[in-house]
Amino acid sequence: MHVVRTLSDCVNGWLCVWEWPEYSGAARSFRGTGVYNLGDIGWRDRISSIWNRTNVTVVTFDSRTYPVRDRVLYVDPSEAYRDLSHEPHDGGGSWNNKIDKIGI
Ligand SMILES: [Ca+2]
Repeated sequence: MHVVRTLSDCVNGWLCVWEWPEYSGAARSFRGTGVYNLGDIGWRDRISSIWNRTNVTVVTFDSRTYPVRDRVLYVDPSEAYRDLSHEPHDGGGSWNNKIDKIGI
């Protein structure tokens, strides 16, 4: 895991997430193909901003209980969401503090 504290620490090739809007607060970053279960690192329902510096479209998931399908938010290469509270969620409300898994 690459240590990210501010926006400028998010280097090319990584997917970076922050616990607060405006790329602030605690942060984590991910790279490499896989599905990352945020509960494993204590980050479920915690992400408020995100920046995709990989070269692939990243899928974020809000896990739902069957038969309700998981909600997904796509983050294209170079795309960033500075405040997920501005992103509408299919289930109502916003994407703030909703992401449970990340697929790269
Ligand atoms: Ca969730």
